[in-house]
Amino acid sequence: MRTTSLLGFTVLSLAACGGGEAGPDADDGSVNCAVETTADTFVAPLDKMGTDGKLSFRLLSATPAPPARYDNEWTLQITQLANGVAGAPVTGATITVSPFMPKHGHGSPKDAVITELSTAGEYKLTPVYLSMPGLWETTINVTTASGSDSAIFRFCIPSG
Ligand SMILES: [Cu+2]
Repeated sequence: MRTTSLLGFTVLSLAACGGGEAGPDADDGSVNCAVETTADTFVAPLDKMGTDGKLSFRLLSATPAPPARYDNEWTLQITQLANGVAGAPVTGATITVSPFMPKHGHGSPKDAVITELSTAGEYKLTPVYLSMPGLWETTINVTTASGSDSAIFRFCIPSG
């Protein structure tokens, strides 16, 4: 009896952790990205208008492509936005990257390092660390001398 319940507990914990990743994880371990209707379809470039309509966010490239579990390197281009039209590149911006799993209520255990590239308006974000399979909403917040704006990139990471 005792052995049976111990075994049952072990199996349950493994399943609940989706393969042993840290974090408050209620996943059953399998992710079907085909049913994640809120995810973006990855293409490069991928354009997003800032939620305040002040800046344009263009994901120029992602390595790997499409985004995958663990380390990702993204190149982002930030430009001014006026009446829905992208304009001058934004240099010297302060950028924060916040990956979040809405289904599990947790973020990423690693912070992305932001490097401004020599081409005006381009920034390298690495690692955008997506620690487990499932839907990730990565909020990118950009602060410039004239204000701030943000955009959310949503990618589903398949299991396995
Ligand atoms: Cu999670």
